[in-house]
Amino acid sequence: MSNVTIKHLNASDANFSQQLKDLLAWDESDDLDIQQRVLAILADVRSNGDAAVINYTNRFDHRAIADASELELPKATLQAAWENLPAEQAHALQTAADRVRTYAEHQKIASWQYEEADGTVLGQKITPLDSVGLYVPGGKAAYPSSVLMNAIPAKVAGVGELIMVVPTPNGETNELVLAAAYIAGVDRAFSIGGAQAVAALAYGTATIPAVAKIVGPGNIYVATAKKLVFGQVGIDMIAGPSEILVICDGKTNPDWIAMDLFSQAEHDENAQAILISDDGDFLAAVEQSIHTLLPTMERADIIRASLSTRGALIKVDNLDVATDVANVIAPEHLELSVADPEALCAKIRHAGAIFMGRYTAEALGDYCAGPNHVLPTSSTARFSSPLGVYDFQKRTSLINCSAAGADSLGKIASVLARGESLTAHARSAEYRIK
Ligand code: HSO
Ligand code: ZN
Repeated sequence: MSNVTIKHLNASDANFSQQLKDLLAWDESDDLDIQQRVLAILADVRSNGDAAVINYTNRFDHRAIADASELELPKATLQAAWENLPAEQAHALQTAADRVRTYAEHQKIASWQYEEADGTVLGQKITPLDSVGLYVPGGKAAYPSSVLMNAIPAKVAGVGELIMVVPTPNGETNELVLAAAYIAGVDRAFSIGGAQAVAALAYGTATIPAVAKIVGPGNIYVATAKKLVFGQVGIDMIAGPSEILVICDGKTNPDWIAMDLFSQAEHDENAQAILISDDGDFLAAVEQSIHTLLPTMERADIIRASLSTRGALIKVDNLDVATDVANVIAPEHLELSVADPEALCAKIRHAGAIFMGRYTAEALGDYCAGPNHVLPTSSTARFSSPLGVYDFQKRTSLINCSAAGADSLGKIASVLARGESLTAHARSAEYRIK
């Protein structure tokens, strides 16, 4: 027996809304103790630079760094990792990188302008960020695929300098991570992590350059540090646990669906995997597949914990109800495992990424389909979007008034400025009226 007890919900139950709310509840507790410790590290790195970074790195990562020059992972180390990769892994990584790059190229936003009848020109100028810091977790949590997903859009945007930080506990490097960094175009890499790495990127030290924005996933210390340096630098989203919602019409192989649910559940005990179907027998078949397949999984314990605490099988009367429920959940990943995914897709308003049809396993999107796997979690797809090239570009407004434009706009501005009692504004505009 697999010992997994997964919740059954029915969308026709009177208290379904409340049950769904309880299921989705996710408390990213703001631990004050962690905040205090992170604040102390940030302040220390800010005032003591490299010395503080070396100190924390030696202490937390069990290193014996004596000089700041040892913090950098030379480009040759990244290149060697790439060149020593077994051929099959090199091919897979290169194919994934090429596909992520091609997709990202389509996202680039361009400058634009338009001219008015009197010759005034208005526009928007796009500039890539000067520098970006990419945080990559160490040890088991390190995903080479995430290096590609964060680094490639930055390089496609034209970011001047992309700096990766990756902790190397006990000096152990992850060769796939270094190889991915190499082919993604990371410019410099440092073997540091934790809040001290975030601080170094935010404030800069003699050795580590300050960047304009910090992206990439990390543990609670890293996430807290990113939140605290926000404002000094930009940050990407703060990602919650992985989520998958599958909507199925009951005609896909139940083993496929069970494994799709496992694929996100295996990330984390707090990951969330939910299946919705209008076919009760199918829900029972998938539950049976879950029981049969779970004991064969390497990460059975994590999957069991995730499915038992945050998983669910939801019965709906028809698939229209399924899309309504999906829009409430606003999942990170949504699989439409149905005969006509286009029809359902038209009704979906909130999801990080939609995987259409029975053949599109969510896992393909995690690695190599092309779209970014850094996606809004915890229902934030209601208001935010996947990581993309546009996260590494910024917009500047352009205004170029002709003499005639200065005359007509000056009259309008003058009236509005006097209404606000801002006389200098008014007179500045009035000087230019003919
Ligand atoms: N599914 C994760 C990304 C990932 N999966 C990396 C495997 N490796 C984002 O929710
Ligand atoms: Zn995944």
